[in-house]
Amino acid sequence: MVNVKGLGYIGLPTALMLAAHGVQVVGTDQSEALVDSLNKGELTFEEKGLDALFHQALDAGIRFQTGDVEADAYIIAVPTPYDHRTKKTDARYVVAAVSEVLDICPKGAVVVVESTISPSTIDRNVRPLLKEKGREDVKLAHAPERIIPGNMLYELEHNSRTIGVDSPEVAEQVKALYSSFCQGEIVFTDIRTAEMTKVVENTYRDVNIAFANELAKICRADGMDVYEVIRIANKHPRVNILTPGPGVGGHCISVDPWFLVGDYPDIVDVIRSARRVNDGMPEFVLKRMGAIMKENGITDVGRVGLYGLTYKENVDDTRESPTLQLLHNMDEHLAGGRIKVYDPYVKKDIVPNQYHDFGAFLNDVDMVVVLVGHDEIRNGLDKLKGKVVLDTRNICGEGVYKL
Ligand code: SAJ
Repeated sequence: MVNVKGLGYIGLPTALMLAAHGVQVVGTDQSEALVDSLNKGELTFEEKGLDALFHQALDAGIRFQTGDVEADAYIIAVPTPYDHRTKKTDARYVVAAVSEVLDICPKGAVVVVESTISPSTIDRNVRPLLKEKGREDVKLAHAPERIIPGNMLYELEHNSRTIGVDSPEVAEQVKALYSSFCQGEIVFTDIRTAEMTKVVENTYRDVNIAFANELAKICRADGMDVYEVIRIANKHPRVNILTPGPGVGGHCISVDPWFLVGDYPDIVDVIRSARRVNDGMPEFVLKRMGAIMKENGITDVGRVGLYGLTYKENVDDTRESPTLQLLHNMDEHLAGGRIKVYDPYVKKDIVPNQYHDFGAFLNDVDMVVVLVGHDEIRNGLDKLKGKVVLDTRNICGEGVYKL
């Protein structure tokens, strides 16, 4: 029996996947509202294939409740917020979750932390708890996830996984659990290395996106087409430049590198600069918008519309999204409040002047800033005809403004 604790973006798919592969699973979460919706058969977020997997898991007998149960293994998938000011991670929820488990778990249980944590968090914040509570019989593991929103279920099954453990015996126990659904290689290492690799993977991507974004700025300054430059440079066998965009959002890549900045402030340089470049992209887009409005005689920001509120295409997740960062910057410049916003995936009103109908949105604007490349717009480019378009994702072809 496995108790998956924390039923968010990672915990829920993991719990469902385990259950669908024959493992007895209880999913627990402190939010009664979340547990209630799952028990009513309603999913709490959208993801390709999640609905079918949910039904498979329900048929296999998965249970959802607020209270933890006695189990052989616990998977902790609670959030790790970080302090925006100090850039340090806050392991409070992870520590609280492990502490709750220690109060009820049977002797010799395995507690696997999946939440992303900064290197050494288990040594500093979790191990002392075991001693304090006289539960040194409990075994710890760290199994950071690598799945990408938009393709989570495929990646849960096919990505390789890193699992940090203290001994080969624990490795075997954890392997038995994950190999029920994971067809990728399962690589064992020590816990500190596992913690570090996760943060390093996301930091690698952040630094590489920052490079692409900086190139976009350089090319803009000198009137060159960055996409053409990248397309050609990438023909070199050892060059693989990523795609510039309006910024980096999500709760992973835009957050994890700060863990290293917070922990090693005197050493980091490239990593800190990359974060600054990516965090500066919404402001760069704003300046582009201003210049394009001027060029086209658009004086009323109320006639400008932002397409896309999520942090990337075809997901409903808006955490740290470039559009939200851009709106925040507009507010700071006292220029907020009038611009129109539309995203087909965001059903609730989360910002002012938010539209839920593409046609109505287009009727009310003269200029569209494409911030997210959802399939809806990729397949409906003709709808933008007659509008001034700033395409920050390079999906609209010729005849529009680019980054
Ligand atoms: N982006 C660009 N240009 C690119 C690629 C991405 O601007 O060439 C932007 C996206 O639009 C988005 C942000 O970066 O705003 C991040 O998107 P993403 O698709 O690169 O990654 P995430 O945040 O959805 O998921 C990442 C993945 N990590 C890596 O690829 C190293 C995923 O494997 C992790 O599991 C996930 O973080 C996580 O939870 O840590």
